[in-house]
Amino acid sequence: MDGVLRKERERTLTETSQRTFAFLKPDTVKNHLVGEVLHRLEKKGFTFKQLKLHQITHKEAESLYNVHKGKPFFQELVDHVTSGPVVLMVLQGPNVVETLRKFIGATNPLTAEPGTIRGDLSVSITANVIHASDSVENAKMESSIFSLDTS
Ligand code: FUP
Repeated sequence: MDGVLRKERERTLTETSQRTFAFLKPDTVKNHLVGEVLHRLEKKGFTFKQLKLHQITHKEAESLYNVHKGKPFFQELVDHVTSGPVVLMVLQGPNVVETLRKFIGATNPLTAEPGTIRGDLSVSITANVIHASDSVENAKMESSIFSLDTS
């Protein structure tokens, strides 16, 4: 690749590179699936910028899922994500917010496509392996709850 082409490629990659926030839920830790999921994320080509085992508090969970407050599944969701350690992460890659959401699959593992993380590794809508932010703004806000940074 000549110098001009290489510079153009580097520029494009830099421009589209993003960071996002995700965490592996307590079911993933309990079911010994952390290695499997991290391996899939690595094979896909995402880069781990931060990775941390953490026990989510009730306050953090309520803040994280504030948009779902009042919905019938809210308490079960808070109870689940606070039921044991999770693995917090900041991931980087081209278009990583959208790409990661596709890679993890639909919220309900029963309808998530086979080949996706949720489609392959779960049958529960609450204990559905992984959370990933759905926008750059939410990644910034959600990561800040855990003193992480996606900027
Ligand atoms: P997602 O962004 O795919 O994690 O999905 P949502 O933001 O819609 O939902 C947040 C979490 O609420 C999901 F991880 C699962 C949980 N949930 C339920 O437990 N029951 C429902 O009916 C819908 C969502």
